[in-house]
Amino acid sequence: MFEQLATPKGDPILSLIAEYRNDPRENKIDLGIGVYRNDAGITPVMQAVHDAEALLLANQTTKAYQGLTGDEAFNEEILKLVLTESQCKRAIALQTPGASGALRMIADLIAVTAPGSTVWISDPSYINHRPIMEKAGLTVKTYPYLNAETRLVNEPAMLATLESLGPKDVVLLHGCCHNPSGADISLDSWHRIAELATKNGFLPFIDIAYQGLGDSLEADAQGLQVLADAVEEMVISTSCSKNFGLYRDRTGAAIILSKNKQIASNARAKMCELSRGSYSMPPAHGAAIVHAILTSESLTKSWRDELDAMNRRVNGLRSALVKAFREKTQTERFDYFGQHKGMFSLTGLSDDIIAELKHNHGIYIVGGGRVNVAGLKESEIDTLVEAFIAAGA
Ligand code: PLP
Ligand code: TYF
Repeated sequence: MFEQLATPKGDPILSLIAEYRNDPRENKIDLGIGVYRNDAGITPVMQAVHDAEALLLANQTTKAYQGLTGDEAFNEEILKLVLTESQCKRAIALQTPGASGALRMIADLIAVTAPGSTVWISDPSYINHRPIMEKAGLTVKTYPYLNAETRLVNEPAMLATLESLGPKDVVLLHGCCHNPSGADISLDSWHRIAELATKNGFLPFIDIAYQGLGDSLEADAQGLQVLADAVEEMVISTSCSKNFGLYRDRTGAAIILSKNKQIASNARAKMCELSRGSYSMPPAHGAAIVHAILTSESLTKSWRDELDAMNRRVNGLRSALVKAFREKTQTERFDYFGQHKGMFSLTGLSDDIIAELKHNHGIYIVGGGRVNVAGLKESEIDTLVEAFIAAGA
């Protein structure tokens, strides 16, 4: 039966990892997939995660099933990380396999609750947003997002499109650290989006995969909290992949905020019914780690300190890039590296320049020109800047 299958196109970001691995050059630089790396080029297991795992190993008594909602103690904690105390009272979380699982469960929930809905994603957006939404049966359209000149958000254009939307529309926004652009929505625009959602009735859907990797855990959730205060209903996908470094443990949550807890719980129960039709229950390990960290004062402190240090490293690289580009070009045209948040910056480099950077300089960048700033070592800044200019950036 399977011989009729054409070879599927791979995920271009994941394919780049293999290409990089097979490159024998010693001074190659991987700015592809969005994982944090330290200055030694390693994605470390965070100390608090190590410590929580040791506790789990010592104290875990069973690996029996937990049930469809996953780890309820994790669900409580993750809710408090994302929302304000009063918002938590009318919201509920469902543990999912990463934010990817949450994106899909929420999409499935929307598809069964409001068939015919259109999900509006930013242009550009996370590479998997469109396929996840489409596979759930939703129509996907895009709203303008990036100003190609400034490399920052084109807020008037974005807001003008959102202005025209209504109750059959769902607006997918990145909570912080926009992937792939690094360009984030200003707090003023979050307020404006809140007004539009209230007036026109579209459903805000926030994907927050990098909380704590922009400005801080609190500041990065501010925009979505402004929105949550204003609207009656909202959905959120959140990830522990980056801020806890739990990538392969597939840890995340789908959050439903509604008029009251009962309505939110009922929507969550519907998602559980839907998850029975696919993965059934989420994996326990990552959620148990997150719960152990968030309920221990000392582990929380260790985790926050390390997260802040990761943040400082990326922001330090950003400042160093701006300085080096200014010196090299005597212009400010790369200043956007300093204005972007999180790990990514979308450079808008042409396919030709991206290919040249790979072939002539061993520098790996995702198509479209997304650079994972966290993939850089401090000692590589000058090499990168020289290579960019030599390739015609
Ligand atoms: N949403 C965005 C914006 C992302 O960048 C990612 C990538 O990691 C995800 C969701 C998926 O995250 P997870 O690894 O938790 O499934
Ligand atoms: O955008 C990224 O690089 C991350 C990681 O299919 C990722 O979000 C990339 C591709 C993919 C899953 C995760």
